[in-house]
Amino acid sequence: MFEKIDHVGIAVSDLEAAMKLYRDQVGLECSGTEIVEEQKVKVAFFPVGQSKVELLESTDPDGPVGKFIEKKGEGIHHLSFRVSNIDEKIKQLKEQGVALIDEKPRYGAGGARIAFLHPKSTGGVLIELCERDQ
Ligand code: CMX
Repeated sequence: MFEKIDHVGIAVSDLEAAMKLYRDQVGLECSGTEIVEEQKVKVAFFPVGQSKVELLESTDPDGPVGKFIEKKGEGIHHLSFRVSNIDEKIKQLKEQGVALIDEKPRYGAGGARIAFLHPKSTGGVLIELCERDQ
């Protein structure tokens, strides 16, 4: 089941500068940062109500966020839906013919289990499924 928007991922080229902007000008509070080796990103989370903004800086120009910024520049990178059972949701979407990037969940920031759907089959929007305890 889909539960809520877990977060909106925003690709940035300078995490420190973007964190300063979101903290000092936008007025949000950072709840933590993490390097996610598997995704080649350094992230910072800013809770907004029940959801979060996730700022993503690439740690490698060949990583997904590095390539995205190279091609499209900074901006909204993905939309993450919180699901209660990611294995079941992946199975359902596969049966419905949605193109999956990940057929099995991978590690995501904060210990989440995540999987991406391919933007080619979701109207040009990169969608992440995210299962986590809280
Ligand atoms: N949103 C929408 N479209 C995107 C996109 C994004 N974030 N990233 C790439 N695309 C588009 C490209 O523009 C391209 O479109 P066109 O063919 O029309 O030009 C198409 O997807 C395929 O792109 P590509 O260059 O052939 O493939 P890439 O090597 O750039 O890979 C993708 C694209 C989505 C498969 C890859 O980025 C991926 O596997 N992403 C999932 C993992 C990820 O994004 N991790 C970072 C976040 C981690 C986290 O949140 O912790």
